[in-house]
Amino acid sequence: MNKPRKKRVSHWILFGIMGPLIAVMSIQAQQLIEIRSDWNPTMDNRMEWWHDAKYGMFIHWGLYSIPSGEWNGETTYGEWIMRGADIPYKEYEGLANKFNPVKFNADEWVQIAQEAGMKYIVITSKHHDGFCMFDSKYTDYDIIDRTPFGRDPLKELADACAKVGMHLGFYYSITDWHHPHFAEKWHGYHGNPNPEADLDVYVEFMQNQLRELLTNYGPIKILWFDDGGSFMMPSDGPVEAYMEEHPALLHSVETMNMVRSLQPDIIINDRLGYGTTDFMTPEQFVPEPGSYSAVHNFESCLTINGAWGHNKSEVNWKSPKEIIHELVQNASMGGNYLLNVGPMSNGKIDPVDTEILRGAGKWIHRNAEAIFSTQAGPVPQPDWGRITSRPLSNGNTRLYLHVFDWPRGSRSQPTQFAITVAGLENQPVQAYALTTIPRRSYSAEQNKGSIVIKLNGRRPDIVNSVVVLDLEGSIRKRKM
Ligand code: FHN
Repeated sequence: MNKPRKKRVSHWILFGIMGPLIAVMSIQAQQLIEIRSDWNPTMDNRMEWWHDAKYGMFIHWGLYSIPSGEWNGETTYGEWIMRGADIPYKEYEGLANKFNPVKFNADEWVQIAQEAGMKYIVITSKHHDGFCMFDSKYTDYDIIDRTPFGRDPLKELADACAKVGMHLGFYYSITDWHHPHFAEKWHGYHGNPNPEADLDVYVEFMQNQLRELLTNYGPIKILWFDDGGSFMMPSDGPVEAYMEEHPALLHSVETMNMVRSLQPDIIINDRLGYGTTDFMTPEQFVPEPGSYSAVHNFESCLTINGAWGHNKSEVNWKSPKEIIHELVQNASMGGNYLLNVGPMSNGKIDPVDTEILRGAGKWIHRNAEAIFSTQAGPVPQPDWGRITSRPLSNGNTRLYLHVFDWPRGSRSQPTQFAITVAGLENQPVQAYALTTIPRRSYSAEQNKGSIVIKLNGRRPDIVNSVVVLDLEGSIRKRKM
């Protein structure tokens, strides 16, 4: 389905961490510095809602949803099926004639996201196959001109999000296997390769479409570029030269300038092709504590099962518990979690996805205080779970101790155990279970630079028990 992850992950690590550093040396970087003079992703107020939101719905929906992973008896494809199954260009285009998602209901999708506890939605406006899920006047290869559906789902989704205050973002693939001026050499594949392809012509097309997406659909909060970094590495020459050439190739800086001029508050990810702008996008994994959060904002994007686009043969779904833990792990490092669903070609989100999201949503809504608008935990993550935190208006600090494994006691031996928050000199003020009614308090004491919390009784939650620990004043780390 996708390129070997090792190569792709190495690209992102290169761009995400090395990109800005290397790019700084290039003339192109002068422009980057100009743009970035107002850029301080950890503090920039454009990022405030995003940091508070923590949890979003990623949606991969397009022509690939029709075969739903299956082609000529093979059932392991996803959104890359055009390339993976080597479907002839005209045959793949022909799928558009069958795309008629009459059961699509944008309000229903937004409601599913809300019940899940999600605060924003990022939907594919155009994936690598080049088919536009919106009305574009720069191509007729779009949902209005080529399908019996004849409606603009992105417009309907934008309206549904606006009604309830759900933030909306667009995913846009720089790679385009359909456009005659996106060259095969840049992705190693094109459905109808053109030896005369002129990338500048394609970039102009891309910029025109971005104008459409950022002008015709109201406030767009996130622009989620993809595959800007997948351009082939040069066969020779230093990475610095590649990094200099690469942003110029994509006119990345002028594109970012244009995007920000159209929607000044928009947040842009790291996949425009030269490294991190507002946030990094570790994919299909939750970063190790300390690996990303210290450098940049990050959002882990992961699938709810084994595929981005709908695959009717999929069986590897995540459980609500896994989703809750992935959310908490990201939040404990100050990161966001973008969880993907791939709706069916009839316009419905798969009922299995909905059920799982709803299941995780029950815990998320019940423990919302420990997730939304929180900050990373103040110390390296303990082995008993994860920590999120927030400053309190009285000057104290509140920690949320997410205890993943709460020992099961018995009638004869009721549960009694202690957990430690190491490395803090603060005095504890109080400790209690976040969700039990009546409130269940626990003892907590400062012990030579560690805070020991004595827990007892039944676990407050079967998946993740949150203990509130209030500390006097702001965080004071133990001097090593
Ligand atoms: O190739 C795409 C893939 O289909 C999917 O859209 C993911 C989502 O982040 N992005 C690329 C792989 O990194």
